[in-house]
Amino acid sequence: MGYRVAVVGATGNVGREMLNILEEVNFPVDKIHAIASRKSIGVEVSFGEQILKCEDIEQFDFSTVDVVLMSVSGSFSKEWSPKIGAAGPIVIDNSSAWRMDPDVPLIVPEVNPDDVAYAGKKNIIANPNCSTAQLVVALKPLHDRARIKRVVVSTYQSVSGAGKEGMDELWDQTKSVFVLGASEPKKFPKQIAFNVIPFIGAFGDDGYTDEEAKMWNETHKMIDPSIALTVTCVRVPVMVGHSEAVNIEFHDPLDEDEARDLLRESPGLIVIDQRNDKGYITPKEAQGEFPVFVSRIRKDPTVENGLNLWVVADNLRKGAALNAVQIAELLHERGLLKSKAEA
Ligand code: 11C
Repeated sequence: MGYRVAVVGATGNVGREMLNILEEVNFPVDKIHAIASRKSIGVEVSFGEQILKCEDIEQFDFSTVDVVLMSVSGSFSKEWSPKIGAAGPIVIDNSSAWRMDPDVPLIVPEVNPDDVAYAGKKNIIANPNCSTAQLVVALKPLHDRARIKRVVVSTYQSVSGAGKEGMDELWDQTKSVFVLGASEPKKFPKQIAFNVIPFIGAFGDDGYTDEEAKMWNETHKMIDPSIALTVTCVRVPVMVGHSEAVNIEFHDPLDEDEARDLLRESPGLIVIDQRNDKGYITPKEAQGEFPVFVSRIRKDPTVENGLNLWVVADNLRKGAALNAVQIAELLHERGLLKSKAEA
């Protein structure tokens, strides 16, 4: 017996991946609905062999489903997630709206699965920011072994993190820049083709961006608020796949061989780490994959207990849709999803 599932925001990059992954992992689905805003009613999306026509969120009766995966803007989620949660289903929300709400668990199943226990407070579970999700999967086992003191992260984030408009802008600029000259940037503040932009999100008063703040706030909530984190987020001309250069200082000793073995044995991670031309991962190879990949594990000789890592994942999958589906699987495994069909 399966569940009745709705995917809200089903026409976007992440919404489509949610449908793909629900099907790929054989999530027990009895009935599935693709939900969108009025302008996308009737747009067709795929769920395996089935074609789903998008239904209007304003007209949809959410009391008829068991779980809702949301991929919408933060402001849209602020309005809709509480209404949907109050109607009965558990909402798994991919936006930034609820992540730091103390009554909403923020979950990466490999990191803090037990936090699902308090999902019932608002019937909402938050999915982290893509750049945080892959970071915490790599940090958690290392923290459990040697207690992380401080982390310095530089990200190399693909344009798909900014949605379809971001991908279109990179594609259009790349094709036209040497022929017609660069078109005026729209989605990004500066030209992204053949360039890198050291700015993602919006500036705060301290000079950091909200994207950077998400990485330390969400890591504190999911792993440990005592970890000091400093971050620089950078947009790069890559379609899919976020990469991160991560420098970690530990309280306790942890050598690179031990770290490599530990990460190899940890859930959701694949270590590709040989000191030759093929011995490391790039976002191109991580695209379409489920795990978080770690390469370039090496001692940082400038501190007593330090390591450097290179961490890469598909931002639309582990960074968004896959993590949301894994949360639904976790709820299922723990008996926390109630199937309407059972009632
Ligand atoms: C990016 N990480 O790459 C952002 C997108 O809080 O869910 C995701 C923003 C979020 O642009």
